[in-house]
Amino acid sequence: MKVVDLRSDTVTMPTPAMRTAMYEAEVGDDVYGEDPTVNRLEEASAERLGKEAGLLTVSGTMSNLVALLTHCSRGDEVIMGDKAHTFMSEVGGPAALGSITTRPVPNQADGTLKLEDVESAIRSADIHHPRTRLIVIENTQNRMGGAVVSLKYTDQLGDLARQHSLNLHLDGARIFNASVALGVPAAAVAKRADSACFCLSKGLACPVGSVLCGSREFIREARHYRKMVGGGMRQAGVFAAAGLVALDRMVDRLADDHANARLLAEGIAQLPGIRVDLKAVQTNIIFFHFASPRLTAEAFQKALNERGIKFSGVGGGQFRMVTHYGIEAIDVDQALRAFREVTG
Ligand code: TLP
Repeated sequence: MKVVDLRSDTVTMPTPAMRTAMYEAEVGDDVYGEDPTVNRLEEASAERLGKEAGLLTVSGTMSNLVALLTHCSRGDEVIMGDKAHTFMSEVGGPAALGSITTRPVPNQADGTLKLEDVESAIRSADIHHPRTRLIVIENTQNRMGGAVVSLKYTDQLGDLARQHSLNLHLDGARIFNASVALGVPAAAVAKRADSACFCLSKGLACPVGSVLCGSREFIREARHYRKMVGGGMRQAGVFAAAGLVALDRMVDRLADDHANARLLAEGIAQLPGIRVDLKAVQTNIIFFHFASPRLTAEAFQKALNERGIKFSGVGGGQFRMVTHYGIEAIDVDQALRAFREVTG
């Protein structure tokens, strides 16, 4: 029985071309700036995102943390969505490690933050207040079902940030999913952001890594903070080589993941006990709800697991499935057969 692992696109395995490139990678000590493969990846990433410079980090969490440390000083406040990965799932790093406070505002179903909510969260110059320094936006927005945030909205948020002299950081862990879904280059998605990061180890299928991009000056400072949090790496070209393959060959195929997610979502939408908002399925992430008098949510997930179909539970009968490089249309069929068996 093949296991169809829909828990996350982080479960993807490196491609054969990546393994070859990793084996053959020319490397050096990256803390001295001497790893030619890392340097090439950082340059290529910056170019893709339309920024001056890039910085390889080990994870999306590290890129976001380093970005916040670079933008903010002790006691500063950052506005972000209440469903933002930075707020929900990064272990409180900005507070614990940077003395940075976070100001959550509600994420809307389309992944955006209401502009009026953002504006009213910006602190006035009052001696009692922390200083608002930064706004964080996520595109695609994971918790809102991989929602694609529009360029029009990003422009409006960028204008608002500029009016208030705030910086904008884009958590673009899945920026290439947004770019493919919108049919625009990633640089257009990142245009209004002062800094933006993307993950190599999600849909792009690399074994590890994320790249933070921004101005040359910002990245110079970020490099300092990456070292501070223990993220200075040595012969990291071994995995940067996979990143170069990913940028070259793994971006356009994300459209297949989106098509498979749609197939899967449409298939489960017809089954008893399952509720899924098909409009919300825009990229490779599907959130759905299961409730039945016959079967508890836990028993439902266990029964599918036993049939080789893995996905994540987020509580309250809510579940998440993510399509990726390891999932073909034939796996979607296998998953749907199992879902029918369990719910039928
Ligand atoms: N997301 C992971 C888990 O942490 C939940 C997943 O399976 O979706 N930003 C966004 C939008 C993310 O979705 C993630 C990871 C990160 C940042 C952090 O990346 P890593 O896991 O590389 O630290």
